[in-house]
Amino acid sequence: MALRIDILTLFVEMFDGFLDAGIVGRAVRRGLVDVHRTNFRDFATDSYGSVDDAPFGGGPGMVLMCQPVFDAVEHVRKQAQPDGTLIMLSPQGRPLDQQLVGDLAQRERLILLAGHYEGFDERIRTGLVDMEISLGDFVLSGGEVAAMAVVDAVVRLLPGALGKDASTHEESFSDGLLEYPQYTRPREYREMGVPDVLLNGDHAKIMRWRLEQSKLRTMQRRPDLWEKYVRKNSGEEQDRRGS
Ligand code: 9D3
Repeated sequence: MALRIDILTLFVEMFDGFLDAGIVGRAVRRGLVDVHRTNFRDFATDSYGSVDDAPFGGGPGMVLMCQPVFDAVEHVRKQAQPDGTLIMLSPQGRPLDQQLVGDLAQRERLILLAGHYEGFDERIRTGLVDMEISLGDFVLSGGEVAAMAVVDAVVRLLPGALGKDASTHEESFSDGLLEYPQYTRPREYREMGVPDVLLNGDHAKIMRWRLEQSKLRTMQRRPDLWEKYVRKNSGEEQDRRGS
């Protein structure tokens, strides 16, 4: 069965191009993922279409009300089984990483709640939400871009979403390391050349060079990733040394 993703937002139109183009668009057309968008404005009960209100206790900004959010969630849950994992995109969430993406890609259904600038009434968190996810420590105007990041990262892990070559490459040695430098024609551009090793056709040597470059880059730019990589691969290094 295809993964079902429900996106609940005040800006459904922000997802138009995203869901049509590229790998995500192809996965949708292939039926690998079934994406539904719902505007919680459609669940407002007053004639103004109100979905937010001033915070109790005063202060700036507006707060997304419980009622339209609970009603929208209950509405989409009636459309299909199972209830799925309800995820709120929020700056206070767990920072997204590939491990979490892999976990989400195994689930049958995801319901993503994206707010726009305003906060959510805390009772949405406590009464509805299974998981809160952040993209990291910077300020977005809303959760929509974060929801797109989650959908994109999850969908490319679904079986059949990528070409065979790309999937194999992703699973291979680049796992946990940054990408090695890549070049294409011409061999010289504005007096900038291409490393000789890539032009000599010695495949084993090219593999060793790429792995070395990946390691160097990871050490220099992402010592945090390098630490993880070394820990994960310390057993293999020991095996190769014959200890
Ligand atoms: C200026 C308002 N901020 C006061 C501390 C709170 C705030 C509320 C809502 C800040 C940003 C947002 C909108 N952001 C998201 O909904 C969001 C987000 C983000 O801003 N950064 C990283 N990941 C995410 S996931 C959702």
